[in-house]
Amino acid sequence: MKTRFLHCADIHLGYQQYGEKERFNDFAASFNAVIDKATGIYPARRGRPPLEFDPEIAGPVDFVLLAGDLFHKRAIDALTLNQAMRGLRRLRDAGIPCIAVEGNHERAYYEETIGWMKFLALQDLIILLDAEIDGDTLTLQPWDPVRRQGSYFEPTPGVRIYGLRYCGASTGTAVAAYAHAIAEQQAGAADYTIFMAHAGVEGQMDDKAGGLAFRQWAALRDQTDYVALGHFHKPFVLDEWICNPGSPESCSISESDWTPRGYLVVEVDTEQASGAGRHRILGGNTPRRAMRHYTFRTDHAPSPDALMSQLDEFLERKAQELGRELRRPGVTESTPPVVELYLTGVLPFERRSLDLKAIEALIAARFSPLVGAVKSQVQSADYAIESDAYVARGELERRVLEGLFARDTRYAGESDRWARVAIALKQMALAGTPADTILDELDAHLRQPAGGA
Ligand SMILES: [Mn+2]
Repeated sequence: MKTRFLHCADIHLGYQQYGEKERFNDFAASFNAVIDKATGIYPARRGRPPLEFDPEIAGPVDFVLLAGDLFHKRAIDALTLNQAMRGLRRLRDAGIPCIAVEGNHERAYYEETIGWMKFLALQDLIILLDAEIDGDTLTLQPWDPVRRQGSYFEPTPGVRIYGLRYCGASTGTAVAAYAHAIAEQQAGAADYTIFMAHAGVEGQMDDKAGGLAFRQWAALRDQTDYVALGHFHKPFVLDEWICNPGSPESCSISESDWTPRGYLVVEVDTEQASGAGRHRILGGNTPRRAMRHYTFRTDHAPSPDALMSQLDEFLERKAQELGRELRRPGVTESTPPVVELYLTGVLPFERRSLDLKAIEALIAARFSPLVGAVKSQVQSADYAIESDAYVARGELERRVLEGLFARDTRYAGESDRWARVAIALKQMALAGTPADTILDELDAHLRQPAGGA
């Protein structure tokens, strides 16, 4: 048996990021690109020529897996529903079934009878899978085309797909019960078995909790050929078995670093010897908005004017780099870009002389961006005397940290400096700074020779 399918997740239709209508449209554009890849049809849009991306990965496919979070929120508006229905209708018209599970962003309220994913199932636009869990017992039912519900579905003879909605804290128990229930069903019910869920794998994203450990997923090892996940927006393929395509568009700027991502195309050939050789997993990269985040240290600017001219030089260089990147053949990032600038380090002058509006104007002049934002995480040289309330709490925190560092021989000599570094890193994290930027900052401090400012 040979088949080919496309696996996507975390589309997040309806997200008006930065309050920008263009970003709302970007999420739909990425979804449409995924549909283009699944159907193998590339229509021209808004007067643009058709864009065939990832030419080495060919469509059309036999079916599509949508592993949760089609929508960004459960209360969607009519435009968002329209985007979803238009895309899904293209699949249906092409005879390509779309099999889905519910993600955390689109789960129906408890008091609601149906959510929007169930609505799409009732419209025959998706096959929405889930299992009935009652305590420790999990009941598996085949897809019922009349009631539009069920736990498993066979899109093509020999292929069986099991689905589980987002279960949050009880994912571990649910997956264990599910694995048991699949094993109870007659062995060899299908040539090729897929398990789809909206859940992560521990360790794949440092700052995201809630994934199951690999050993918990291992309960499914003997019963499945492919585990199709969504939820973590970072792509990963483990053991050629547990697969996560990543978000087609970036729900936060730190996601923009994760390329390629957005969808996977899997070519199955069960005539091949058992094991990993039975399928080939190809990683795709959806067209999306160019987004970049830059970090600039303010330590070496003796005055506000000097800072502005250093920044302008820095931004000019980065804008030229970005221009070169975007002109490279095969690049499908769209413009104008989203640019975020993170200011870090110690500010050698008064904080109120730091003119963030003027810095935003520099970004606008150099990048002509869709969105240009400055995030200041600088420490004033005299940061501890900003306000009375802050002194008390901040000073207390500093003393506690200094005491902790003083106990460690590696840091004792400069416990005061490390206490300040720890506070700065904490504030960066609280401000939502991307993990990489925080690591860069820590790295800069680690490189600083002992006794430095
Ligand atoms: Mn998501």
